[in-house]
Amino acid sequence: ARLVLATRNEGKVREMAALLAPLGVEVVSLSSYPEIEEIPEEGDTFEANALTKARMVAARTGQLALADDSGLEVDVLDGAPGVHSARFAGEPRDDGRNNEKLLRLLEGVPWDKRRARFRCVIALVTAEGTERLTEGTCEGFIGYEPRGTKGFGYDPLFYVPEYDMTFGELDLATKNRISHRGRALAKAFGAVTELLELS
Ligand code: ITT
Ligand code: NA
Repeated sequence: ARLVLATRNEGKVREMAALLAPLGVEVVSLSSYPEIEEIPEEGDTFEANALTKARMVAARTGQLALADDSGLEVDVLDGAPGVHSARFAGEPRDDGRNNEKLLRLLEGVPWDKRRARFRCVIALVTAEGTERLTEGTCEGFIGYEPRGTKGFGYDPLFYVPEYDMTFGELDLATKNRISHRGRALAKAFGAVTELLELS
C-alpha cells in the first residue's frame, strides 16, 4: 500500500515528503495520477475542503489518501484570506498577486495589529472510508515587504518572531519543525501507520 498526497501544490509536496520520510512509507502525489481532474473546493472550512480532497483521491486511487487544506488568517482582516488563500487575488491563482493584495490591504497598519497565523488541516481517508483529521497552526506577523525566496505562497510575508525571519528565509527543515503543516502532520503520524496497515 502507498500513501497518496492529494495535492498538486509542489511546495506542499516538498515539505510533506521530507516530513514523512522518517516513516519509511511509499509516498506519491497527484503528479503520479494525471487522470485525476482538479477537485472543486467549495467548503467554508479547512476541514470540509481537506475531507473533500482526500475522499475523492482515496476513491479514485483505491489507496490511503492524505489531503492538506491550509491558509493564512490575518486578525485585522477578520481571518481573511482563510480558506480563500490560494485564490485571494482571483483567477488564475498567482502567489505574487496574492501577496501584493495582502500588503495593499495592510497599508498603514502598525506592527502590533499585523498578527496572523497559518492553519493546516490534514485529512486521511482510506479507500474503505475510514477518516482521520488533525490540525496545526503557526503564529506570526505580516511583514511590510517580502523577504526571502524559499518556500511558496505567503512565505515571504510571514514573519516568525522567534527566528527574526520570514518563512521565505527559513530553510525547509526549520520551517517544517515549526509550521502549521509540520505540526498537523506530526499529529497524523500514528494514523498514517495505523491506516496503511489496514489498507
Ligand atoms: P491543493 O488543493 O492541490 O493541495 P492549494 O494550493 O490549492 O493546493 P489550498 O486550497 O489548501 O491548497 O490553499 C492553500 C493556500 O494557502 C496556498 O495556495 C497558499 O497560498 C497558502 N498557504 C498554505 N500553506 C502555506 C505555507 O506553508 N506557506 C505559504 N503559503 C501557504
Ligand atoms: Na482550499
